[in-house]
Amino acid sequence: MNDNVVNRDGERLRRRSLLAAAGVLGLTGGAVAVTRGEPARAAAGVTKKITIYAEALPGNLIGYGLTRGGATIPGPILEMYEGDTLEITLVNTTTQRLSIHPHGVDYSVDSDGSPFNASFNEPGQTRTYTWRSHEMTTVAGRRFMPGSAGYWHYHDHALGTDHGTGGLARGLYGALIVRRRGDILPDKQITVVFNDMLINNKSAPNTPMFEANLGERVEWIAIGHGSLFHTFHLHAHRWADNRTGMLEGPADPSQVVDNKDLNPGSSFGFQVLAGEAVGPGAWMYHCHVQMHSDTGMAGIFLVRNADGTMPPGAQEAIDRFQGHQHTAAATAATTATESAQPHVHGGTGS
Ligand SMILES: [Cu+2]
Repeated sequence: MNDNVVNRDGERLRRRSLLAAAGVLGLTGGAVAVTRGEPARAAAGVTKKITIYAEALPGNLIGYGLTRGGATIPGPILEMYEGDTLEITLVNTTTQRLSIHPHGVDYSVDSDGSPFNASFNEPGQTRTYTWRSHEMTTVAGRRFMPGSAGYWHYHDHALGTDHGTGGLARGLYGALIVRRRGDILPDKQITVVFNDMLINNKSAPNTPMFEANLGERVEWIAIGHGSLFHTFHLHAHRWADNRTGMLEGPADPSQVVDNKDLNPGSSFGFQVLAGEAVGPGAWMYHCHVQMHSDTGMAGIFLVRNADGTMPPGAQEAIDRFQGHQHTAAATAATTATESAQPHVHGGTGS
C-alpha cells in the first residue's frame, strides 16, 4: 500500500509530489548497503529539474507553487532520494527580491539563496538553484558520516531583510524530504508550519483540517518559523523521536513522544497510522504553549472511518471547534461565511 505517495484525498492532490515522479523514473530502490571501511555504495542519483513560481496571494501573502497560479502556503512538498539532485528554476513574479534557501542538502554558495552570497532573484527575475544530496558513508573506526536523509525545509532568505524575515512572515516556506532508499512511503502527507502565532499562516478556526481514513499511513512534516518557541502536539497518536518516527526494532532506544519542540528553523517528520489503537475521530493538533493554543494555534486531524464515512460525533466536534451552532439557520449562515473564506477546509494545499 505504500509504494507511491500519491494522495487519495482530492483536496490534497493539488500538491504534486515530486517523489511520485521519481517513482515513475524507477527510483524505488532497496536498502543502502553499507560495508565497514568502505563508502556506502552510492546509488546512481538522478537530476530532477523543476520550476517554482513565487507569486503574490490575497491578504498580502506570497507563496511558492509548481505552476503559474498554483502558489500555496506552505509551498509544495519537495522530495528526493539520497544521491539525487534537484535543479530548481525559481521564477519571481513579484515586485520584491526573494529567494529559495534549503536546509539539510548540499549546495554551492551561488545556490545559497542569501543576499550575503548575492544569491537571490531580483523582482521579475528567473534564477536556478541546485540542491544536491548524498548517501551515508563510512570512515575508519566504524564511524558513519550522515547522509542527507531527513525531514528538512526550504524558505525565502531575501525578502524584507537579508534573512528573509518578510518572506517568511508572508508565507514563503515549505517542506523538503530527503529519503533513504528503502524508506516506507506514506499514503498522505501533511505540512504544518508554526510561524509566529499562526499555523500555515492561519489562525483557528481557519487553520487547515487534515483528513485521513482509519489505518492510512500519514506523514507529518512539522516546521518552525518566526521568533517564538513552540511545542507541536498531536492528540491520540505517538511516534518515535528519530529520523522516521518508526522504531527500527524492539530494542530501538528512541523515546516515544506525542509532543516535540518546534522552534524557528527546526523541522522534523514522522509517520503515523491514522487512528491506530484509538480509532477514528476528530483529533486535535496544536501548539502546547498554552497562550499560543488559546489564541489560535490549533487545528483538526480528522480520522474518518476506513470506508471514508464520518465517525459518530466527529461533525459535532468540528462544529464545536469552529464555534458553530448545529441548527439549520446557523449552518446556512456558516456556509456563507465559509464560501467567503475558501481556506477554511483547505487541507495541506491551501
Ligand atoms: Cu506556540
